[in-house]
Amino acid sequence: MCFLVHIIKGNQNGINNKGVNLMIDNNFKSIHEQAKKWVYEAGEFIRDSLDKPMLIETKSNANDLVTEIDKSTEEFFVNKIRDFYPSHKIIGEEGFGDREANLSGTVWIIDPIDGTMNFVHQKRNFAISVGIYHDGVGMIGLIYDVISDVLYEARKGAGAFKNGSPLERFSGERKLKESILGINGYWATENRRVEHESVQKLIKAVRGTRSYGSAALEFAYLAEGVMDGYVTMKLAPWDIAAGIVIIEEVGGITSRADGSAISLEGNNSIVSSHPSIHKEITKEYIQLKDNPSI
Ligand code: 2AM
Ligand code: CA
Repeated sequence: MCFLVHIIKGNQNGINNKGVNLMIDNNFKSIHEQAKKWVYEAGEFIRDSLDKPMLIETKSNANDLVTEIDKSTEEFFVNKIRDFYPSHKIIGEEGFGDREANLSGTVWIIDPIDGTMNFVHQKRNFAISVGIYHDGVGMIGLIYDVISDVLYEARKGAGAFKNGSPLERFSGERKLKESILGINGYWATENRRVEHESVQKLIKAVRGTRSYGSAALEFAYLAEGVMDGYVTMKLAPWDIAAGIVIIEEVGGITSRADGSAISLEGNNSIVSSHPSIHKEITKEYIQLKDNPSI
């Protein structure tokens, strides 16, 4: 909360909005640098632990996996954040964050390992995902592909980067029939959230589909332009918080599958894409079931 106090003092001393914006900018720039250091540190810890035997447990169902590495990585972030930024809130998948966190103030939304099934079965294709929001606005997104040692990052208004090189903003027209879409084949089989025939129609309409098993990496590849869209029916806030910020900085659009706005206070369906195919996917293809409860 310390920087908010500064802002209020600044206003009282007659600093104009431009000055306040600059202060916020500088503050998030330094939070970004700090977060990046912790992400690299956590990545090293995860790489070091890969060859050791790991305890694997299941959560909501037999395919919902968690290991002690997921937990200790989240704990690492939580301890650092509580030490350095005691006024910030934390929402983490493994529950080490705040019990009752809303989105007011500065909030870290953390998935210590996104793609745990890949982590367990393949020991690759998983990422650390850290999104930092202020009063509900995405300020910083970090997605770290731990095995490839590739960091995708963005800060609001400052662009998106892959290992320090700027990612190009989406431009020009993209046709659906020439697009590659990230989607899990599960959604083309009968399920309770989406009319699977509408998904089959979409899969037939695009040039090709891919499924990487880590939502964070799907967002990262979309931002990089190696895919043109990403469609899925149920993701938690920590799966998407960083990705949304990065996609925004390359000029992409992210919404729920019916085109409505995302809420980071619960689960969401997702259509994230190049702007020229977003409306077509949400309006002409995806048909959600009446009460998908997402
Ligand atoms: P996780 O590995 O952190 O659990 C896999 O297709 C993607 O969906 C991953 O990003 C995975 O995140 C996420 N995921 C898996 N099960 C989920 C669930 N029950 N609710 C929301 N997201 C889930
Ligand atoms: Ca996870």
